[in-house]
Amino acid sequence: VAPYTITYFPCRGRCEALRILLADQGQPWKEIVVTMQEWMKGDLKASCLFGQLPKFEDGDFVLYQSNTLLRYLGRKHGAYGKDDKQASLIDMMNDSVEDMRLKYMRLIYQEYETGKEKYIKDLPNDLSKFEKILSNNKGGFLVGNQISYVDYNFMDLLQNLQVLSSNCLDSFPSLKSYVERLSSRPKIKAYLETDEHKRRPINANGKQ
Ligand code: 6SG
Repeated sequence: VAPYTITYFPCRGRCEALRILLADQGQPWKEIVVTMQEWMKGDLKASCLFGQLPKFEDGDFVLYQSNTLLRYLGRKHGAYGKDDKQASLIDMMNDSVEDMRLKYMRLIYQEYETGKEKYIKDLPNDLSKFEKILSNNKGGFLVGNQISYVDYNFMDLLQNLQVLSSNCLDSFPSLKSYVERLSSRPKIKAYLETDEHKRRPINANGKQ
């Protein structure tokens, strides 16, 4: 069986949640790292369905769009809730995580020098919604009582936010214990301790 393959830039970026999911599910994968120089040549870009990375391969099956990749693997590995309603709640949560990720990426790639202070000041507005969701769900995950693809995505984003602003979760105890709990799941912990993970910058422009 051909292993999963991730083709992406040399950063965590839009793929790290996916890698954490694969690690936690005990699935090996292969990385094809594309440097900016290679990407600028244009032929790989021209071959990508929407002209962007990540690209993901499961044997002959090719997919694009990072959130689609998370959902594909969530479906395949039982990390997509227990029924249609839970699956829809998980999708809803993930859409909101994506909204937050886009704001984060706008900061990192477009206005880091001018916008960081305001971004950090506004962050509790978004975080408080998730704090409430988590404190209301006794299951310990965003939805239900088993891990789903959105938990990997949210955990990755929260870790990035803690790098940006080390005390941003201090007034959100549920978020704080959620990140700690997920990142100490044995397979996730082992992955987070690899050089492969540690050496990979969060973002392609080196800002964090
Ligand atoms: C970049 O945006 O930004 N893909 C990126 N950029 C290259 O030519 N909706 C989909 C998804 O979820 C979004 C894909 C995403 O999968 S991700 C892409 O393909 C392109 O459009 C992270 C990001 N990085 C900034 C950056 C580093 C390398 C390419 C983009 C800065 C811009 C171009 C070179 C340096 Fe750059």
